[in-house]
Amino acid sequence: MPHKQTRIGVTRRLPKEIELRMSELFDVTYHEADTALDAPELAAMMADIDVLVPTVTDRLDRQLIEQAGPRLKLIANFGNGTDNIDIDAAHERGIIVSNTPSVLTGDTADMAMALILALPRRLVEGDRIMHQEGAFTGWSPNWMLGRRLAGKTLGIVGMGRIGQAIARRAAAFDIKVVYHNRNRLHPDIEAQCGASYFDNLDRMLREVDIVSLNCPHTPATYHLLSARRLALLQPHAIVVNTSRGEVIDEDALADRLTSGDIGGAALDVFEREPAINPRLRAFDNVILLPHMSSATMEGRQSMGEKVIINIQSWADGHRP
Ligand code: 8YV
Repeated sequence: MPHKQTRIGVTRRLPKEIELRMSELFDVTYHEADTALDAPELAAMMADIDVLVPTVTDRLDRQLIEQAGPRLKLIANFGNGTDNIDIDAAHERGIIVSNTPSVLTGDTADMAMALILALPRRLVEGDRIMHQEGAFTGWSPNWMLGRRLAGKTLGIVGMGRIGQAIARRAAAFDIKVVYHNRNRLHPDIEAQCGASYFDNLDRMLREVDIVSLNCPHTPATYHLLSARRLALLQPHAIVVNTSRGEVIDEDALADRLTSGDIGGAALDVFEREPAINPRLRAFDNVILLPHMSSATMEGRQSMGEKVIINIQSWADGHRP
C-alpha cells in the first residue's frame, strides 16, 4: 500500500519528531488531547484506519477488536508489553500486532537497578526528610540506617532481555544473581549474566534478599507473587516491580507490609493502573513510581522510530 495512503490513528501524543515524521510519511490522525481514550473513542478511531498506534493505556479487548472497521490490518503498539491487546482476537480478524522490544531494555533495567539501590539505602525517605524544614537536626550514628547491597542475593523472575540487563548491572554491585524463567538460558548467556537458574520459583523466593519482577503479564503470571508466595520470602526481603502490576497480588503485599513481614517494595506498575491501592501509600519502606521505567527521551524516540519501521514494513508487504 502506498505509504501516503496508509491511514493511521495514533491514540496518544508522541515525541514531536516522531509525529512530524509520521505525518510526512502517512495519513495520520492524532488524538489531540493527551488523555487515555475510552472504549467508544477507541472504536471511533478504529472505524476507518489501516493502522492503529496504541499505547499501554489503551485496552484493546476482543469486543473492541471485533467491531473494528474492515480496513484495520495492523496494530503497531508503541510499547514492549502487549498485554493491553487481545492478540488472539486480532489474529482471528486478520490483524497483525507489532511492538517495540529491545529499545527500552537498558532504560528499564537502569530503573530497576535504581530501585534496587534506592529502597535498601532509604534514598526516597532521606530526600523526603530534607524537603521538610527542620526535619534534619544533624548526623548521628544510628540515623537512617539501611541495608548493604554487596553480598546480597537478587532473584530475577523472568530472564528475558530486561532481566538479563539487570543481572549484568547487579554484578557490578557485587550482588549474587539467581533467576527463574520458563526456560533455562543457554549456559553462555548464564555465564555472561553471572546468574544461576532455579527451576522452582518457590525455592528461589525462600533464598533471596531482593526479588525483581521482569516477566510479562500473561494468564500464567497473573498474581504470580500471590499471598502464598509472598509468605515464602524472608522478612527482610524486598520486591521490585518494573514489569506489570498484575504480577503481584497487591492486597496480599499490603497485608505483609502491614504485618511487617516483608522488607519493603518498590513499584513502578500497579494492578489497577492508574489507580493505586491506597494502602500502599502508608509505608515508608514502599517506593511508588508512575510507570516511568522506560521514560527517557532517547527511549521514546527509539520506540517511535521502531513503530514507523513496523508500519513501513507492513505497508511494503512484509511482516513487521
Ligand atoms: C511503555 C511499558 O512506556 O513498553 C512497555 O511494555 O510498560 C512501558 O515502559 C508503555 O508500554 C508505552 O505504551
